[in-house]
Amino acid sequence: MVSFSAMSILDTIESPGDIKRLDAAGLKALASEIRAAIIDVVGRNGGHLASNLGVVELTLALHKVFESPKDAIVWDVGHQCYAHKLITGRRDLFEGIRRSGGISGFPKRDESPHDAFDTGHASTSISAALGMLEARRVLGEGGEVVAVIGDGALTGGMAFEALSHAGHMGLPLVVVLNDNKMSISANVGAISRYLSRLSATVRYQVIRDRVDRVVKGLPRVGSFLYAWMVRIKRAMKALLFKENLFSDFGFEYAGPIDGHDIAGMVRVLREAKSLRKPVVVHVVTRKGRGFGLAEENPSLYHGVSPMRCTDGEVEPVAPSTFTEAFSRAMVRRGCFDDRLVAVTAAMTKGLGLESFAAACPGRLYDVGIAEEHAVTFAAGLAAQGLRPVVGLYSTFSQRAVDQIFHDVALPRLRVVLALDRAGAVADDGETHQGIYDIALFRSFPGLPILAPASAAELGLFLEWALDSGGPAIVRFPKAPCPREEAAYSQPVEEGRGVFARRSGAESLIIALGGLAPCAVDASDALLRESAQSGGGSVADVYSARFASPIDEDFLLDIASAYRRVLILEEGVERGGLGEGLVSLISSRMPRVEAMAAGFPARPYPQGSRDELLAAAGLDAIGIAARIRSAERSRPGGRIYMFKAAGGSP
Ligand SMILES: Cc1ncc(C[n+]2csc(CCOP(=O)(O)OP(=O)(O)O)c2C)c(N)n1
Repeated sequence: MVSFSAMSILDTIESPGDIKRLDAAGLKALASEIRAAIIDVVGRNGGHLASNLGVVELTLALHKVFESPKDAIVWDVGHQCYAHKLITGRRDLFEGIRRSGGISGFPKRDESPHDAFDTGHASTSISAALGMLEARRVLGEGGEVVAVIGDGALTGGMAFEALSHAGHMGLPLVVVLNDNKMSISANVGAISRYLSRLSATVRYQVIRDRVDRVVKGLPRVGSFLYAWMVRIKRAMKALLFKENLFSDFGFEYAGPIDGHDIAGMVRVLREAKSLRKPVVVHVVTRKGRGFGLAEENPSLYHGVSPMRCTDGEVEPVAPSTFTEAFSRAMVRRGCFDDRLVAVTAAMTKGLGLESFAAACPGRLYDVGIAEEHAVTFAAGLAAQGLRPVVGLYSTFSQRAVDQIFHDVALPRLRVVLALDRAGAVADDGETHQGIYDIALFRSFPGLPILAPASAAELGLFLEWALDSGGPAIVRFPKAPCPREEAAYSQPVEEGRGVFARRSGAESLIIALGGLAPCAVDASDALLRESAQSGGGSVADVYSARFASPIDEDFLLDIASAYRRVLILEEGVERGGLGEGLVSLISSRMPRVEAMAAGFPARPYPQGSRDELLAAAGLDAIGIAARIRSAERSRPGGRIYMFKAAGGSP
């Protein structure tokens, strides 16, 4: 491990202007210091290791050629911005990256003027950069705009919509394509194959540059011979690659070039900048560069939890998570149901679907970072009789809202959407919180939304969803599976939940999914407290199971036995289950106090899931406090609670 105090050059870099004075040797030394800092801090905080190690030289070359913040660098996804942060005045804050209260692991305009555009979701950089460039033109402001996009992010349809528009507009947009042949897993699809064909020539390119220099240097015949060679090379290239995809879009194309050769990249980027046309600079990098384990297994080291620093091993994940329960349930079902197939948008590993791929060969489709396509592709599979399960992170399902509405829910096709990371998401901050899916999809007709409270329930819900005869969403958080309760194994009845605690208390907690175990803990704690003090608040717990639909009469019947009902969900309050149930109960049963708690509508920065839940008063302590204060403050009245208990995490 390298400590910051041992560093020399990095310590002197206050802003990108400082790297402009460094010579080749200085830049090389700086690159290795940056790498050491990234390995050191990601080792402790977790983060996107391999992607960041791959772009160190590229970052230095970009900052050598362009004048940030006057020139804007837009990082696609933004998970590879660590070197950029280190050299744009955030060296001292880097230790706290991704930690609660620390700097973000993604670009944030609020954090620094060098972060030109907020990112987190893939494939947005070319659109954003083009918009910025056009605004500068309209407003008569100068400055270059560069989009840096990976070959993985280039599989997203939006990148192509932007390329098409940019080629048409003809503005001097520089698109740097960082090609490492990897998305999180190995990149997929025709675009990836196409880039491999282009980049197969990188070695040829190096040799060619050397030959060019020799030929140009020949006395008398040199320039004539060189012009002749250029013509031959063009003809060869046209023959080998027919047409260049990017030139067909209206871009000049430069590359492929070695993305670890700073001087070479500086040369090409300067040329690209001077062209005053849309240009793609195709850079070939090695993901995980400089850290053997990550180079060998870039997928494992794409995003890591804190590591044991001595040997760089990734810490084992908690023994049983909802993701693992999903993974097991898919394999179980897949082994006897030949119609079951899985679809993922570049998140095979994150959803634990490698085991399904191994157990059921040929039945996992990784479509690239293309959530919209994934959903409609699955709808097509379902229309012909297969039983697709589309595994997405909740936050990325936002990309496919209309596909879920138009291609799945309306035609009632048997597509199951498994939404992982649904709820508070640790460490990645605002862009990755999975708290909007309930509010987004609850109003869609004929689309049940189920949220399991345990591993057993997840298995049960997946089976129910696959056999329900229509579409369904099963959403679950990134969390260890809580203790099983007998109630969680009860058969599923559409729109109805189950009691996890029932003792005839005056208060009822209706909790959805991962919050049911928190409510059970709160209820048990209140019971213990009241047993000790000979009085006080107690509460029963009803695990709602469904965010939609709700068997309203059944629920009202249950609520009628209580004086107050608190509804909890790991999602935004506005448009959520709680808001719906508060309005139902208070209109039909005004005698019962109805309260709802979830996440108030505001962005949530990074923190652990526990911290985020605690700050919103959704952990066991917060829930118990809500019950106590509701009983104390308004014993008879009706109240609506839409306020977080605490501040930001
Ligand atoms: C819309 C969307 N879907 C999925 C992801 C998850 N994700 C983060 S990085 C990544 C791979 C990106 O690959 P690439 O652009 O090639 O960058 P690399 O990590 O290889 O440098 C994916 C799929 C995302 N950020 N956004």
